Order: sequence, then C-alpha cells, then structure tokens
Amino acid sequence: MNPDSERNTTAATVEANFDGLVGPTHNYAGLAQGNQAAAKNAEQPSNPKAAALQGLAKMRALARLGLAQGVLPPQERPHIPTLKQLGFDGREADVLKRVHRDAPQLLAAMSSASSMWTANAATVSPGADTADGRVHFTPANLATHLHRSIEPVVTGRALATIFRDERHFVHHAPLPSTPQMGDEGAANHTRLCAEYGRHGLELFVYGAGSDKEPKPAVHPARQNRAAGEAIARLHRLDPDHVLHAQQQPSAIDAGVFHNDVIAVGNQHVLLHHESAFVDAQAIRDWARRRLRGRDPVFIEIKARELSVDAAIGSYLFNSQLVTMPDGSMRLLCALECQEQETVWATIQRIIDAPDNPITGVEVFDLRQSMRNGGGPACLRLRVVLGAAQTAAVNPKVWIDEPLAARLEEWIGKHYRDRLVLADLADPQLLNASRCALDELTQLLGLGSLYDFQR
Ligand code: SUG
Repeated sequence: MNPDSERNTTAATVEANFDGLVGPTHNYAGLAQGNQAAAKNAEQPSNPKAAALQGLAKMRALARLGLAQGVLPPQERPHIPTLKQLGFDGREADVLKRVHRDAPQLLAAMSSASSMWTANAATVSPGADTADGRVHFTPANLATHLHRSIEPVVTGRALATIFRDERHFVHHAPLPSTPQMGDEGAANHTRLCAEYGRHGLELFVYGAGSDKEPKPAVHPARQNRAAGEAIARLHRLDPDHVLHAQQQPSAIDAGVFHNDVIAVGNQHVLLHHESAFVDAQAIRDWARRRLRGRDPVFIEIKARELSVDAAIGSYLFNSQLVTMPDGSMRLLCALECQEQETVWATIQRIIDAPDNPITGVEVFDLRQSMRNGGGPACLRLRVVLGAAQTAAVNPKVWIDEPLAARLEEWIGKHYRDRLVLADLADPQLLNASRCALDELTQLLGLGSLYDFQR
C-alpha cells in the first residue's frame, strides 16, 4: 500500500460527472418497487424529447461551470434479444405484437430507459484509493428489478470502451445476480476525501445485512452488505478506509430506495438526513479517525426541520454537491426543491451557515426524470481521474459546447415528444431508436456497442 503522500496527485485530479443520456423510449411504467414517484406516475404519457433535453441542459450547465462533464450512452430498447430469450420468437414486429398482447409488463420492462440513472451504472473507486493506483469499475447487477437487471452487460461494454487503457482502468464483472448480492452501484456508495487526488474513505451503504439486523418490512432492500464487501475486495481498497453502514429500514419503507435519496457526500462533506443511517455516529467517528488532511464536516438535517417525506418529495439529498474551480462547494438541486418552501428554507440555511463550505445553489428542471424517481444525482456517475487518466478517456464523450449542440440536434431529429405504453409495441419506435443509437455511437466514438450492431 502506498503511503498517503505518494497518493497525493492533488491539483490535476478532478471528479468528473458522467451523465446518462435519456433514451428514446423514456416512459412511465410503474416498474420500480418502493419508488414513490415512479408508482405515482405509472401509465402517464412521457415526453422523451423533453427528458433528454432536460438531462442535456444539466450536463451543459456543469460544463459551463468549469466542471469535467462526460456523457454515457442510453441502451437499446425495447431489448429484443431478452424478449427472444423469454420465448418470443419470430420477426421483430411479431415479437413486439405478441409480447404487447400476452405480457405487456414484460414489454414495459424491456423498454425502460432506466440506464439514464448512471448513479446505478457502477461503483467506481479512484486510483488514489486502490492498491494498484488504477481506477476500478464494477457494473451494478441491479438484481432486484427485471427492467434494470438487463442493464449491466451493455453498461460494462460502454465503460470498457470509454475507459479503455488497462494501465489506468480496471473493469470487473458485475456480481452474481442473486437476492444475496443485490448491487445498485454508486447510489449506495460515497467517497470522503480531503482532496480528490488523496487517499479517501469509501462508505458502502446497504439495506440488507446479516439476519440479525432489522430489515425493511414493505419495500425491498436493493443493496446487500455482501455486495459492498465484494466490491471493496475487488477494488483492492484498504480495509481501514472502508466502512459498511446500514440504511435505516424505516426510511426504505418510506420510499428511500437508494441511499442517494437521503444522503450526499463530496470531498470532506457529508450532507444527510437524520433518518439516513442506523448509526450515523459510527460513520462520524470513523471519518474523524481516518480522514487525513482535513476535518470532515457533517451536515445532519433533523426530522423536525425536514420530514423524510419532504426529502423524498423534493429529492433535496439527491442534489449534486460539487466543488467549484475556486474550491467552494455548490448544491445542484431539482426544481422541486425550490417549489417547497420548507425545503428551500433548509437549503438557504445550509448555504448561510458559516461552518460548511457550501456557498451556492443551482436549480435544474429535470421533471421528466424526477417523475420516475430520478433526480440530479441519480443521473450521474462520478469518476475521479488524475491528469494521465483524464487524457486516457475516450475524448469524444466530454461535453463541450460543440458536442452539446450536436446532441441537441440529434435529440431533436430522433426523439418523440409523447409516448404512452402502447407505443412501445410500435416497430417504428424500435427502428427509429436503433437509427438514433447507431448515429450516436459514431458521434461518441463508441464502436459497435449495441447488440443490433453486432
Ligand atoms: O431504479 N426508476 C429508477 C430510479 C433510479 C434512481 N436512481 C438513484 N436513486 N440513484 C429505479 O427505481 C422507474 C421506471 C418505471 O417505473 O418506468 C425506475 O426504474
């Protein structure tokens, strides 16, 4: 293990956000258990074009703020190969017709644009934390939901294509897709550090641990402790710098289906609700003991100030907490936070408080994604990169003005502005989506990423 000083690659190291581009079949099918927004909006018409433009506007805004911003491609949907695997054979138009008639829920599951929420794409450990100094990626198996369990193969392909250089990047296989090994990626993983390039602490949050621990009674715990333990081993993390902490089961039952719905960390700051963890004090003690170079700052929001329901309704804790080029921190929240007086007051209080580095807020209209329970932080995967690692990333995925303009045009050309569940059976939607994705792989230099291209 390298001593802390050798890991200090400091200034040139950045935390890049890789946002998922919303796919052309974005819809509301009510597929996600324990996700209140998704349940509430089931079967409402969606607007894929608006959804993709809203996501792109966030990427563009972050790039304009001077932050490293990349984009990850959507997946091929409806996914005909899985439908064939499930016994719907024949011509593609017939497959769609039959599955729509006989098993409409399967068609919906095979058509979700859920890969947009790249916080669930993978768990990523920066080179500053790993024994071999490389960035490690493990795609999430997303085992608890059928519509999400079909993401990891192409996610892994996309990550391996974008972060290709083996001198800098290591790609692990997703964990076995079983009820004991559920893994939902970075949404349940927070890194604390003094600076991005310094050896940090990795906090793995789980919903289901040993049989002795309490479990949620209503909704599934999507993340297993065993999954976090496996990832910590695979990523060759120093056990002293790793903590596995349990999410409050009552919060999961209230609708906190991922930890990033109730907590967010950045560098030495952890912002969380009182009901986020079973034992928040243990996290504080561990971080104070282990974090080198800076005292950790904990911002705990009490239930008497903001209820768990208000946190879920606004997605306050799903804000992105980012470090600006001048070193100050900013909260990037969803519009729903501004619309709720109590939530907005809490944000103002955080900004005004002298004892934390958060000094500003930016508001984003992400309503299309929010209606499926996906806020600002759900839409992004954080990857900490040193200078040489940044240089090794496929350069075509970095968002700058020219790429943002090209993607905007591409969305305008290919996306529909209204979609209902019956449309998912339309062979023209399948063809138009493939046409769009084929063009996208060229735009982003991704080669033959999709099954239909192979
Ligand atoms: O897995 N919604 C996603 C939202 C994921 C949010 N991600 C993070 N919190 N990081 C989910 O629950 C809804 C799809 C539908 O019902 O149509 C959905 O999958």
